[in-house]
Amino acid sequence: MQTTLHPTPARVFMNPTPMTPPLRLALQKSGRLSEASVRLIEACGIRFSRANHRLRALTDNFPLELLYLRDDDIPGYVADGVADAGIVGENVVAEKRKPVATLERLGFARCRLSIALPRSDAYEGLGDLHGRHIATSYPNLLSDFLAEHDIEASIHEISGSVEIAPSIGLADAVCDLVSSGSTLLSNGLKEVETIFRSEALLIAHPGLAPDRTAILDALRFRIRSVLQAQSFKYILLNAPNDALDRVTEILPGMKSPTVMPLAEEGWSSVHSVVNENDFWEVIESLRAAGAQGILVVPIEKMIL
Ligand code: PRT
Ligand code: ZN
Repeated sequence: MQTTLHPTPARVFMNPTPMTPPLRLALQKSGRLSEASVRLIEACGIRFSRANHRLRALTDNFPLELLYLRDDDIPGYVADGVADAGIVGENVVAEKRKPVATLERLGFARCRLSIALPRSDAYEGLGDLHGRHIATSYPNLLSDFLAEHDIEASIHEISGSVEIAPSIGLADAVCDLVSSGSTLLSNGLKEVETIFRSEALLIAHPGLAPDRTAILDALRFRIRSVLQAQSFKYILLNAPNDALDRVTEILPGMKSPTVMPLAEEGWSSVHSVVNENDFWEVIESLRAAGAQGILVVPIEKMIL
């Protein structure tokens, strides 16, 4: 990794005033959010030493200080102003109910909070949750769900290893985070209701001072450029000129596709961007329209 202390001027963020302290951004110290959070900040062109991955790290070329915390503490620290902003799961933000502003949805650490029962228990609907003892680390989200659906069940709050609660007789249902579902499966449980869907969020202290907001806005601009780029691909193809109308209709691009003549008479090269979500349909339509030699490449940043 580069450890340049004097970054090239073109990459230096212009601090609103030289006296403005860096923006304090809280990241999870170690866990499922950590690596993706650090990679996002790096993808924003912000350099810092990963070796200093203890409690805090200053960045080289952007006025940012990273604070490494437990994810559960991040909404509270951001609400109290100890950190100006943070990256944390939506599940934690919703559970902790701290007054923080959600600024960006970051698209990683996707999971769901679900109620699960022992596999052998019959389940036909919400009525089968009445009278259950449900173990969870998310009592607030669970009690909201139970109240909303008029379910009388008791909540047993535990801080970890929720999935083993039924097998040790602590509860007869669980409400826990699920991503692949394999943890539930291997503990003899089946998912019966999803009560919340989550992904990582960028949150901030509400009412930040203008100098901090300026830094945060610059960071958000970079984050959005990185996220946009991740959801698009750059596409290059060759098409016979008589297919160009159809090809450009399929590929609207950011404004409109770039079309350039090829050395071979009657053919053109078309360049554009394609949304990841429509990718395969677009490719099939392009092939059907006569496109050939289709190349697809990742985009590093995308400024709209
Ligand atoms: O130490 P610290 O308190 O910071 O971390 P933590 O242990 O509380 O959290 P961590 O690192 O496990 O998760 C951080 C965040 O990642 C969560 O708050 C969610 O926003 C997100 N996330 C995404 C998940 C999962 N997917 C996930 N699968 N968090 C936890 N899990 C666990 C789940 O609790 C269960 O034990 O993974 C297991 C289920 O996974 P599958 O794939 O078997 O279904
Ligand atoms: Zn935690």
